[in-house]
Amino acid sequence: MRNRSLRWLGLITLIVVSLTALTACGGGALAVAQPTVAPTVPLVKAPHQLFDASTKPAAPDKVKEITLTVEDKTLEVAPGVPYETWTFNGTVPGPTLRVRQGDQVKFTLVNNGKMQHSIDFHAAQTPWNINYKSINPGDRLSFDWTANYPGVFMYHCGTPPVIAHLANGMYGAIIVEPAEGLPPAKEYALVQSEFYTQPGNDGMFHYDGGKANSIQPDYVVFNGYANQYQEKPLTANPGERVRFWVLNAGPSVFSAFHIVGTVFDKAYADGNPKNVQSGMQTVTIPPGGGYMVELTVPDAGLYPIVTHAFAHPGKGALGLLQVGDVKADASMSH
Ligand SMILES: [Cu+2]
Repeated sequence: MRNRSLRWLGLITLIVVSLTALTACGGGALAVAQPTVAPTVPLVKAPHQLFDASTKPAAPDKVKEITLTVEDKTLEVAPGVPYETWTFNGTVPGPTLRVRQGDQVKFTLVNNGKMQHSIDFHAAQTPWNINYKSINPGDRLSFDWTANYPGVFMYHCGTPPVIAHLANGMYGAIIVEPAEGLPPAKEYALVQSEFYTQPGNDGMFHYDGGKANSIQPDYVVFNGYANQYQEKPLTANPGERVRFWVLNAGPSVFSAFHIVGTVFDKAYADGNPKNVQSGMQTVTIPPGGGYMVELTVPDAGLYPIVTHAFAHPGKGALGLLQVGDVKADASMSH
């Protein structure tokens, strides 16, 4: 009896050791690096909340009142990786905002963080030294701007060192719908970004400036969390027009946005209808830039959403578009 127990113990140990070795070796293309220091306390009270990639048309009002509140928050950026983020409205990325071309935006920034922060809207034309200035904790800043150009634009904190404020999560997308409107489609918004992490004594992960400045990300992700749409695919129906608003928040890695098994029927640099391209396989999105792509998928199946810079899907920049009624295979094996 005792020998049998020992044999079982040996087998279990072998399995655990093998799995640990596999994880340490990367565990294949889809594995995500695990924390190098075992946490000693429960780190994240709430489990990761899926970031909703769907986006709805802008409200009809010509004046949009928008408030973004800076909040420090511990969020998981990958399974078992709680990171001390600086956020707009408590999520990374911040909320996907949506207005129409010609709308007036009455904007307020509230700083509930522990240090200076600021706002920078790429869709706005407004003086940097006045409206993009850093404000102290507890302060507010308000200004108005008009959304003159349609597309998908970045908003972010621009307080120095900007790379740290971006790497800690202070960015989001604002979609400016063209005045003439858009044809109906199933719509999603994706924000690609990187995390550069180091474990702290508090069991949390923090910004690693050395990694960030040498562009060695631990994670490259869509909507703030590694592989979240692999677990919970985005969906569409065969023959349905699907529109992706894609923003690359960086701070430093270019995106080669691609959806395996599809061709982008139309692609628009920065999402402006005037910047039209046809039949695109992959679009290059610089940090601080965006793209809108439209596609129609004829056949039911699974279609991986990636950046084709293939160091990065293995670090979390991988999702799935599930078209029609198919069973998602999270292992992605064929
Ligand atoms: Cu900031």
